Amino acid sequence: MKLFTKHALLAQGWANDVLFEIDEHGQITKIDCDVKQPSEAAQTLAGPTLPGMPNLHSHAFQRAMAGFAERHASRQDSFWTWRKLMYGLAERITPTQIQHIASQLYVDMLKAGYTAVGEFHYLHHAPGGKFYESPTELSDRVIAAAQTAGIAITHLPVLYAHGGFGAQAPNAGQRRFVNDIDRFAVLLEALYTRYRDSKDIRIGVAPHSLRAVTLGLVQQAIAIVTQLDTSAPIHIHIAEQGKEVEDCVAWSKKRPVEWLFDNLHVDERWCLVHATHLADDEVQQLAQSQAVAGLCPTTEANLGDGFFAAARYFELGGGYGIGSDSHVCLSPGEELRMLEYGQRLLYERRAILAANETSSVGASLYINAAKGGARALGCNSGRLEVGARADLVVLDPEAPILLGKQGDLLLDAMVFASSDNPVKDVMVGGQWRVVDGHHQHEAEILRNYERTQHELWT
Ligand code: NGQ
Ligand code: ZN
Repeated sequence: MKLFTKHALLAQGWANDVLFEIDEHGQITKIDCDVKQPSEAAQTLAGPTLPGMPNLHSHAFQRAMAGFAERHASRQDSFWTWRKLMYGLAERITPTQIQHIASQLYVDMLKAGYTAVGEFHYLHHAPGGKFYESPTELSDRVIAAAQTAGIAITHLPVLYAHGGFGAQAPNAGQRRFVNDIDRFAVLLEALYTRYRDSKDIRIGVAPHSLRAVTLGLVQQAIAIVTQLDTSAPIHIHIAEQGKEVEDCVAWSKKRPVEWLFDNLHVDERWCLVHATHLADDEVQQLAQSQAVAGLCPTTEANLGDGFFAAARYFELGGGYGIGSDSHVCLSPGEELRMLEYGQRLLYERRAILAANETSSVGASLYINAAKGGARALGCNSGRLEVGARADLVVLDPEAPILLGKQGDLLLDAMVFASSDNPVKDVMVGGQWRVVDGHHQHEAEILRNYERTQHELWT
């Protein structure tokens, strides 16, 4: 397949009159620039072309409760009172409902310009904690949703064993999440057997958080997954809430990131989600590692988590990507804007997260988040170059906010100047998934989602 576009953001920067060649596996095999006369066989794209954005952190089922937790649930509302409400949903949701919610979510992600998702999946069992006949029942549902939508997925089955630091017993709300290591091994092996050769599916592993596992369990989980795939991604919730940091210190005399680096070999396979509460030496340690910081700015704002030390971390060259986590927002531009605005409000300055003196904030954030997100998901995407998967986003040339702009200004406009979705067409692995703002299966997926929402909330 050949695609021609007047303007594209390539790995080396913006280029004009670009011709892409994409093979039958969905990989970019050739890129020519300044092509004055594209061959007739080339499809001409409607507008400026970007690499698709990986969404590195998702709990798909939580999309169903977005907007249902914005009033007082207690006298002192917090992350922990929100979590109670979330557990209320997690306790009752069915496999079919999960699949319908995830399908709608993934279609909406694609329409917003996300081309891959890291699904941090911890709902494993039936309500009450009873095992399904198949250990992959719920994993299969979210993976099926990703395949129906056509988004690339890195499925991250979660190891969840404890209710707090020091191997505390899990609470009743966590019964659907809990596995021992043998059962977890069975789950991982079944997932690899089933999906290891599937296109645009990867399997990784996710110890939920330091409060939900022990060192021994994390080591065993990593050993099991590494035997199946030596480069399998490893994700963890690391330091989202102040209370979590206090509890970690009380238990180990170390802060979470400090503890992690002291006890495990944290390399490029790792993604530290919600690295919110870090002391400066932890910021340095993370930045100097090859791990990716998984930032979820709108969810972290929504849950009252705190500010990630982005200015300092970015100055040190740390890798990062974005995730929509609880899905109160499905817009890469809005995530990136929230990230920069948080820092502006904190420091009373502007243009804080630009990569260097000459680059723009929008472009710096988009390019680095795409690159870091792809690394975290273990996918060969996040940039347009030969050898990469053809995950691309075509912007609407008629979006008012983009008119008269070229190059980095397009990304600044997208991030800072509008909440309208500027995405027109989206390709994942060489397949068009969104065409002129529409998805092939959107009507049916929406009907199923509507029914599901009625079942859950009325
Ligand atoms: C989660 N969500 O796993 O869905 C968590 C809440 C927890 C976020 N951390 C549960 N945003 O951390 O215990
Ligand atoms: Zn999460």
